[in-house]
Parts: sequence; structure tokens; C-alpha cells
Amino acid sequence: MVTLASRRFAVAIFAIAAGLVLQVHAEKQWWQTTTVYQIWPRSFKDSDGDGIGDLNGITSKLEHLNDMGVETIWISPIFKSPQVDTGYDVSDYLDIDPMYGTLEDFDNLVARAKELGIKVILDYVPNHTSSEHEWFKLSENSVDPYTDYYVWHEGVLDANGTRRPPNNWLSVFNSGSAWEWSDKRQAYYLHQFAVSQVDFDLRNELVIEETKKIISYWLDRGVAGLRIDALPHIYEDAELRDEPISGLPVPPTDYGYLDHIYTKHLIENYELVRIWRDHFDEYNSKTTDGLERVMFTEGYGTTAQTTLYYDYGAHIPFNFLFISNSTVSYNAETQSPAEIKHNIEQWLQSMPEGATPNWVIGNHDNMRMATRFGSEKVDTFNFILLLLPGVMTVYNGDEIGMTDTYLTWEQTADPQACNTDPGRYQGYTRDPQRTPFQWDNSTSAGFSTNTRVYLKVNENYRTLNLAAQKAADKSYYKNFQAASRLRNTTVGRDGDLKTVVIGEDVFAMSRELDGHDPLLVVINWSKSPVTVSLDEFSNFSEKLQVLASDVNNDLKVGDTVSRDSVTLQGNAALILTSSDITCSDYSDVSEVACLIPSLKSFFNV
Ligand SMILES: *[C@@H]1O[C@H](CO)[C@@H](O)[C@H](O)[C@H]1NC(C)=O
Ligand SMILES: *[C@@H]1O[C@H](CO)[C@@H](O)[C@H](O)[C@H]1NC(C)=O
Ligand SMILES: *[C@@H]1O[C@H](CO)[C@@H](O)[C@H](O)[C@H]1NC(C)=O
Ligand SMILES: *[C@@H]1O[C@H](CO)[C@@H](O)[C@H](O)[C@H]1NC(C)=O
Ligand SMILES: *[C@@H]1O[C@H](CO)[C@@H](O)[C@H](O)[C@H]1NC(C)=O
Ligand SMILES: *[C@@H]1O[C@H](CO)[C@@H](O)[C@H](O)[C@H]1NC(C)=O
Ligand SMILES: CC(=O)N[C@H]1CO[C@H](CO)[C@@H](O)[C@@H]1O
Ligand SMILES: [Ca+2]
Ligand SMILES: [Ca+2]
Repeated sequence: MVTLASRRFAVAIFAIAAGLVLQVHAEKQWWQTTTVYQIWPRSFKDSDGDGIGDLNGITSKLEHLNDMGVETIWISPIFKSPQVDTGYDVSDYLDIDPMYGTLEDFDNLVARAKELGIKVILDYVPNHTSSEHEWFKLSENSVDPYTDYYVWHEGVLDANGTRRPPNNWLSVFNSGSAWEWSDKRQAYYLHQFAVSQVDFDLRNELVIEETKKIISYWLDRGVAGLRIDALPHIYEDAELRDEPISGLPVPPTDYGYLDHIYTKHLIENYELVRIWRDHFDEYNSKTTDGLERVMFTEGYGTTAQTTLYYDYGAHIPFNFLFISNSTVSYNAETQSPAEIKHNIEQWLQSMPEGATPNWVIGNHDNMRMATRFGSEKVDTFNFILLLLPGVMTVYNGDEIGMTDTYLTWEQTADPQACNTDPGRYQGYTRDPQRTPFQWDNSTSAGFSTNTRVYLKVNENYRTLNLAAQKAADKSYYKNFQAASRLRNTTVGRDGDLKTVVIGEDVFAMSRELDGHDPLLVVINWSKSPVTVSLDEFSNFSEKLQVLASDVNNDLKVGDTVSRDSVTLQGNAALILTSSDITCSDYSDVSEVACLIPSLKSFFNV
């Protein structure tokens, strides 16, 4: 294991040797350059008209995902669950919830995905089970070996004989104490999330063995990896010490009331990731198909806290810097070319040498990308993230610029919001980003034949939908597809990265590799007119040709601009390359120039 100190040293040397250019050329495994598409199964596609998305619905859309350029899908929890927290409360890790289908449906999905070359990743929730899980029922009745599978405590008695929880810990979901009394067991159990999401005691070796069995079970069923949920919350202080008050102006039952020094980011969480990585490695060493199975980890924290998961064996610890930097949410107010550059560099400089970078633009826990940044920035962020080196994770619907849906207090289902009140729920609810996928302008946006669906469809579906964007000459979707094609080239996979801020308003980044066609992304944030020179990118020819442009831009594939004087309209987002390149220079089809004819037909030019 690399220590933090020696790692920083290695990074420093790397930074000096590489100058400002990140060298990323090396032999790569499938997962190091993949695009991960996060599917929220409940609202993706309903195949049987019950108003709830399901596995057969996902299977029916795999071909479409392939066409879009997606190589990996990550499906949020589909396991048996009472659905108190949309499946993040699992009652059987080894079975599929009937509302999503059956194990057979799942096997069909994996088989079809394999035919199309799509990898499947599942969500694994190791922190807690639903209180309806068989293990919890047995634990509550003190049946061995399950007695100590969860965190139990008999509580403490006040002077007047009243019993209360052992400490002041609070639930993440703002419901007050993280401890709940069980009459059966005559003890409190810990729940960092909802009352019915019971925290495991992962200091118990038997529980760790169970986690390994669950991982192997799904790998055996053909998944290419697991995304591990809520890592920072796995271990809590063994001495159960009270947490200090944060001083934030929130009610004392809100999670933010305390400073979580004893229930979050404990070093034991990282040590558990190491145990799992060893398990993955052992599994991989026994397989003969050459497919490396991998572990993605979810842990919101400072960049140092998150990148430390790499050192402990996570293949990809999700990078949320395009969502927030753990203190400040990154949105239309905080964005600027300088911040973009800073975000990119912060991650690259914090991750250990040789690690695979990754970038997340949205997920089911945060406002949609188009709502956070404004619809006019959809192409901007898709171009940047798709053409950065490493893994990009996109949340379903962001590729067509879906926006958050307003839901009333009565329509709200998310426990994190329902535990607050009608005056405050909007600040906590995660439902607006979870409404049905907008496939077309038919009933329920083509998501379901049923007019009654899990969360109401956004009213903008009549114009904002995939079918319309496929039919248009230019659209967010077509731009996503084009950028995905360009990402899937030698330079997109292996090119060195250079990022530049020009003046205050323009962000530009290149991917370059000796002997291969280069790529250049240029973005304009400006409100006041400036014409910029891109001469800093001196390896490009003096005339640059357009490969893709934002939906409001008049520039078309094949149009040329002068490198020393480019005028960009408001919110412009362009992907450019040298104009002197031709496909015949190379025999390799994965060169940018070889894609130009297909990009032209793509945009009908
Ligand atoms: C990437 O390009 C190769 C050809 O170089 C092609 O076979 C493959 O389907 C492409 N993948 C995607 C996701 O577009
Ligand atoms: C017992 O004492 C505690 C404070 O130590 C107080 O919060 C609680 O309300 C008391 N209960 C009763 C029944 O008096
Ligand atoms: C997050 O960003 C804000 C605004 O740019 C900055 O003040 C703060 O220091 C950053 N925090 C971290 C942990 O990087
Ligand atoms: C619905 O979509 C179809 C196909 O995309 C289109 O032909 C039709 O005009 C649309 N109808 C309305 C009312 O927008
Ligand atoms: C430009 O080309 C030179 C010579 O091939 C190379 O050394 C340099 O790294 C390239 N610049 C970038 C930003 O990749
Ligand atoms: C960026 O957009 C603004 C607003 O439309 C425009 O005035 C400005 O000229 C553009 N900047 C560049 C560098 O083209
Ligand atoms: C980003 C993410 O997946 N967050 C999840 C963390 O865990 C809680 C409880 O399992 C979920 O509610 C969140 O959605
Ligand atoms: Ca269904
Ligand atoms: Ca825990």
C-alpha cells in the first residue's frame, strides 16, 4: 500500500516531468476510457404498462444506447426492496425486485448487452439493509450468527430512569436520531439513512464475508463491475463518541446540525475498499475471458478524501468536482473558464500516478445538469467531459438536456425531503431529477403506455424528447453522439491533455498525440465581444475545421476558422481539428479525419 506522503511525492515528480501537459498514453483496459451511462431503472422505460420502469424496458433500449456511444451502463439498485429509498434499502441482495422483473429478465439483459459490447455495472449498497431483510429479522431475535450483523446498543439510562440512545448521532435523512429502538431486541439499532435502512456492523468478519459473496454472485451472473454506494458512511467511531455541533442554522434534527467527525470518512472505510479490491483481483485472476472486473466507489468528500480511495484499490472513485467540491455546489453561479480548468487540474494533481481520471456530470442525487448550468450549457459540458481523458459518467436524460421537474409537497416521494416540511422540502428533494425519461411526444413521453407513472412526467416532454432530437439536424443528442464518436478515436483515448483559459471568457482544451489527428474544444462564456487567438495550440494547422458545434451555432461540420482569430458567439461550444488532415494519411479507422464524412451525414450537411 502506498502511503499518503510517498504518493504526494510521486505526484510532484510526475507534475514536474510532465509540465502542464498530462501524458495519458499507455495500454488501456476497457474501463479506463469507457462512457458510463447511469440508468435510474424506475423511470427509464416501462415495458409492461404498470407505470414503473423495468429490466425488459432497459433491454429494449440497449441498441439505442449503443448507437449513442455508450459502452457501459450502471443500473441503480434493482434488488428486492420495500422501496422506502428507491431501492437503496435492500431486503435481498441476490434477487431482483418483482416490480423490475426477474433474475431471468436480468440474465436476458446481460446477454443482449454482451452481444452489443455493452458492459453492465450494478449498484451495491453495503452500508445497510432494509429492516425487512431476513438477516435483520434474525438479528433482532438474536439468532446466531446474525446477532451481531448490525450495530446494536442497549442505550443509556438518565438519572430519572429514562432510556435514551447512546449518543447524539443524526440520520442523513433529517429524521432526528440515527438510533431506533427495537422492542423485540430491547436495544437501539443504528441507521445512518432512513429508519428502515439498518447499518451493518462491518467490524464483524462474518459480515465482510457476506459482502464478498454478494460481489461474487453478481460477477458470476455476468456483470463487469459494481458501483459501491455511500462509502463514507460505512464505519462509525467504535467508542460511539458524541459529535460536535456544527453551528449551521438548521433545526437540531437536521443532519447538518452536527459536524460528522465520528460517523463519516473513517480510515476503516478505506481499509474495507482494500479488502474488496483484493477480492476483485482474486476473482479476476481466476477468470479466463480476459475481462477485468472493476469497482467504482461513491464517496462525497474533499478531493483528498475521494482520491484516497484510488490508493486503497478503487478502480474509479467517482469525481464529483463538476457537481460540488464538498463545500460549494458547482453551478451557473460558480462556473467560469478558470473554475473549469481548476476543477480538471485539481483532480489530475490529486490522484495517484497511473490512476485513471474520471468525471461525473450528474446523478440521481443532484439537480440535473441543464438545470444547474442552464440549458445553453448542455453542449458545453458534454463536449468537455466526453473529450477529457478517462471515464465519463452521464446520468440518463442529461444527454438530451432534460431539466428538473417541479413537484408539489404532495407529489414528493423522497424520504430525505418527506422528513422535512412543506416549507423546506424543495431544498432536500431528489425527485425532480428522477422523473421519467422523455423518449417522444406520445403518452407519458413514451416512457409508459400508462398515464399514471411513478413520478409525473415533465411538461416540457412534447418538445424536449429523444425522438425530436434524433429528427432534428442538430440537437444535444446528436452533439453527444458526435462527441462520443470523437472520444472513440486514438487521440480521444490516448491523447495528452492541455487546458488553457484565454482572457477571462474562453476555455480551450486539446488532446494531442504524435502521429495522430488532434482535437480541440473551445468554449465561450463571454458577454462582451472579444476575438481570440488559439495560437497557443501551435501544433494545429493555421486553418481549423469544425467537427461539432453547439445547437445555437451556425458553424457546420467542415467549416473552417482561422487559428489566430476566431470569433465565437455567446455560449459557443466547438470541437475543432486541423484542416490539413485526411483519412488516407492513416490506415487506422479510429482517426478523427476518418470520421468526418460520417459526422457530415449525421448533421445533414
Ligand atoms: C469505437 O470504434 C470502433 C472502431 O474503431 C467500433 O468498433 C466501436 O463500435 C466504437 N464504439 C463506440 C461505442 O462507438
Ligand atoms: C428525564 O431526564 C431527561 C434529562 O436527563 C429529560 O430529557 C427527560 O425529559 C426526563 N424524563 C422524564 C420522564 O422526566
Ligand atoms: C470550493 O470552492 C470554493 C469556491 O471556489 C472555494 O472557496 C473553496 O475553498 C473550495 N473548497 C474546496 C474544499 O476545494
Ligand atoms: C410528435 O412527434 C412526431 C415524431 O417525432 C412528429 O412527427 C409530430 O409532429 C409530433 N407531434 C406534436 C404534436 O408535436
Ligand atoms: C506539439 O508537438 C510537439 C512535437 O511533436 C510535442 O513535443 C508537444 O508535446 C506537442 N504539444 C502538445 C500540447 O501536445
Ligand atoms: C462570446 O459571446 C459573446 C456574447 O454573445 C460575444 O459578444 C463575444 O464576442 C463572444 N466571444 C468570442 C471570443 O467570440
Ligand atoms: C449518490 C448516491 O448514490 N447516493 C446514495 C447514497 O446512499 C443513500 C442511502 O443508501 C441513497 O439514498 C443515495 O441515493
Ligand atoms: Ca413496468
Ligand atoms: Ca455505517
